[in-house]
Amino acid sequence: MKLFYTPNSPYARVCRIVADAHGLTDALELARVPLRDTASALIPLSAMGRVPVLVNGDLVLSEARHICAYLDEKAGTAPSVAAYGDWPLVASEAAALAFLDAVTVWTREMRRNEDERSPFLLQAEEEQVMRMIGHYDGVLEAPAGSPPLNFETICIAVAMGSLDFYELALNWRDNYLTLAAWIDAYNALPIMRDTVPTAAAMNLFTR
Ligand SMILES: N[C@@H](CCC(=O)N[C@@H](CS)C(=O)NCC(=O)O)C(=O)O
Repeated sequence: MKLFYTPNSPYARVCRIVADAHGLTDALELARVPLRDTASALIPLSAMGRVPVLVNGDLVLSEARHICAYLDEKAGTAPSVAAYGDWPLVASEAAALAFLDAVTVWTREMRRNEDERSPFLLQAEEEQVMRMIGHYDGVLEAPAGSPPLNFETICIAVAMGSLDFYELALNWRDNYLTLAAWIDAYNALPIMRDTVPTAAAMNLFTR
């Protein structure tokens, strides 16, 4: 199996964390690709050219959630993705993915030249993100032992990692102590440290 990715893509990071949790790291070849580059090796496989994309034989799978469900099936152990039917879990997973989407839109907009940024978009995303931070501070509890890794928790942890990396929602830790303790438990995991976004891997326009 091959995962097309960029080191700083939060969606690819979610997939890499799920692969690690399933012990599938060795089975997953990582192929780093440029974004918004017509010469990318990914484009002949997936016309959108977005990452992550998982390729296994004839199967070309995009969307982080579907890739994680596929990795779940390959691992055959406790799934990371909620099963349709477990609607409360499906709902909280969808909220976590929407949170990651909002963080990603915000960080993407902030990487544009200052005079090109949309104040409307920045305000809308900041409001959504801050509401979700307040929500998670109210409903999450710092894990007593090893933090539970599933699609929902990983999306939240990766979203918070993006905020910290791009220095958005600065000082959120001052007001949201429960969420801060929760995220500290995740950030201490080796796979979280190994996949953290870096300035070296940063591409101003394409992530
Ligand atoms: N809904 C997709 C989002 C994937 C996505 O937005 N990927 C970004 C990188 S984080 C991308 O490839 N962007 C390239 C582009 O927009 O041209 C998922 O869940 O995987």
